[in-house]
Amino acid sequence: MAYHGGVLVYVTVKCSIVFCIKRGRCLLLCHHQFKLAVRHLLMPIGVMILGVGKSCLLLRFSDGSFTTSFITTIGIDFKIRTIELDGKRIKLQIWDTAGQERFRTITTAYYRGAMGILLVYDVTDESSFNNIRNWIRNIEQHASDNVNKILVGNKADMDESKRAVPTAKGQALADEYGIKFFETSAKTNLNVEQVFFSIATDIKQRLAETDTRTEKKIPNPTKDWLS
Ligand SMILES: Nc1nc2c(ncn2[C@@H]2O[C@H](COP(=O)(O)OP(=O)(O)OP(=O)(O)O)[C@@H](O)[C@H]2O)c(=O)[nH]1
Ligand SMILES: [Mg+2]
Repeated sequence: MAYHGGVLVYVTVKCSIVFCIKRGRCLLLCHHQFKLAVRHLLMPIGVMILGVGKSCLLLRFSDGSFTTSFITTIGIDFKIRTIELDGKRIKLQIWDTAGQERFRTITTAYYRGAMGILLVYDVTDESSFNNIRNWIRNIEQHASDNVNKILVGNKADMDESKRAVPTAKGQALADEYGIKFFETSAKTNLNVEQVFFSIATDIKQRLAETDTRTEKKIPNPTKDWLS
């Protein structure tokens, strides 16, 4: 039986405003520049996880624990973890949506705000892997165009005899969509940190590039205060 669901992350970057206030220059920013700074600070960064073992991956990442008992997610849930990226503290708010079909409407409602999506399948369950294409189509319909995505094959700790999706097949699918690929285990903590840090880094980079492009279009004499 395949399960599908979602996780959404909001990241708040506080460093620029703290920097500005410390230097006592906040008031010197013109209205537009101030808006730029605030937009950057409060920009939500979202990650949705779709697939099997989502709640366990999130529990491993947020609490460092794992449980073998299966409690299916009802509706939507979230966890928070603050991480440090390039010397900046980033607060991740991660939404974990139910995978069951009957919750699809709720799950879909959370796509739009997502800044990144982890597409998770179970390496011992071929149907969950085959479902990834459907999830991608769903994301294309409901999420924003530039949402960051990573493909994740979970339960990589399981015995090779139980494996239904070879690593090469997962990698090939990720290559086809031009996205990163990791095999993880929420049980043994294989690659869990790497996946979350990787998508947070990708999103942060994308936001920084978007801001740079905006700044290029609009002359900004006090640009150095915001960097
Ligand atoms: N061996 C192994 N089992 C795992 C792993 N991750 C999750 N499981 C087990 O898989 C079952 C389902 O995990 P969940 O995290 O609840 O799955 P989910 O995707 O959140 O499911 P829904 O909430 O119904 O969408 C549980 O019994 C977990 O113990 C893993 O990495 N390795
Ligand atoms: Mg769940």
